[in-house]
Amino acid sequence: MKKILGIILICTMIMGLMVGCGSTPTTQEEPNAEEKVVEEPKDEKIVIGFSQIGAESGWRTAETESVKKTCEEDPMIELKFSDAQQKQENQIKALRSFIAQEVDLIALAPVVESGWETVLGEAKDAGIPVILLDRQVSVADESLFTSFIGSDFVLEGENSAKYLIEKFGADTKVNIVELQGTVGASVANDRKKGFENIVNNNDNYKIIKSQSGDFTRAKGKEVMEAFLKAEGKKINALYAHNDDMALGAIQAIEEYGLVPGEDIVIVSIDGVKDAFLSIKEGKLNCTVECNPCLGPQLVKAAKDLKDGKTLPKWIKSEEDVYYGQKAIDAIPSRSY
Ligand code: GZL
Repeated sequence: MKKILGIILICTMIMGLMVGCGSTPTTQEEPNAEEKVVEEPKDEKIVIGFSQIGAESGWRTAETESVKKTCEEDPMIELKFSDAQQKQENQIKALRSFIAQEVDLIALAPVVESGWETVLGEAKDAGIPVILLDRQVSVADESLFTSFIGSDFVLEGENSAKYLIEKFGADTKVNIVELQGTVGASVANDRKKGFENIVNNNDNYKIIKSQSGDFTRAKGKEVMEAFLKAEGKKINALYAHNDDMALGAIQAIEEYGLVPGEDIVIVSIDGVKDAFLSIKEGKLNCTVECNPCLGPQLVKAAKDLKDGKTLPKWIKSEEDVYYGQKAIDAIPSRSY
């Protein structure tokens, strides 16, 4: 009997030792070769850090939507987004954060054109390419950015002036008030330059007042109220650097007791849906298109860079000019 008990005890002890190893090894066992987990290949996603200006206009919101939607729908892309609330210092902070996170590409919509050399130099030293979206920077060394994706703002200003001359005729005396975009923004500087390229060649056309409305409806209304107070019925035409300021000015014109689109002919730039609806109402006369749907071009540029392709320094958006029946007919197909 004792022998049997002893054998049972020894067997129990041997089994206990065997189970203990299998389940909870006291030391970290090296898995043998075939058990090793093969490291998943690192995600090949392209990480884009996008510093956006803010949400000052319908155009800006449409651009943000285009970039976010295009990136969300592309499994190859990861987007890191930063809204600068219209402040350059916030954009510079965002770029430094993207550099620290070692993103593959920086997209920057620069609120103003100066003051970028240092941070763009830091991106270049970190080997991170920078693509400018919808506004340019003024830097001595153009190697600080890879490409600019955006419109020809000088042409947009020229087309705005050409519309007014077509509307009034070259021999009519026309007093113009101008609502400029954000002070220091390349787009505002170039839209002013383009408009003056045309009107300065005709003595009948005079810009009698010009001031920034900062691309917003509220400020556009406020500045137009001041123009009306100062010049009243002397004003024949309004040139606004974007539709949002023109739509704000239309409210001021109506509250002043004049008829927008008739007493004061209005031309603006962007081509947002509300501008087309205002043309249909007969209040806005013309909108010069400026395409905000830059998401697809940005993602294509990011992939081309990853594939080692060289990008053109300027990836230009194609645009049109809308007024009258052509604008009304286009409304159903407008995407922003
Ligand atoms: C144009 C863009 C301008 C739009 C405005 O590329 O920078 O900024 O015309 C927007 O509506 O605020």
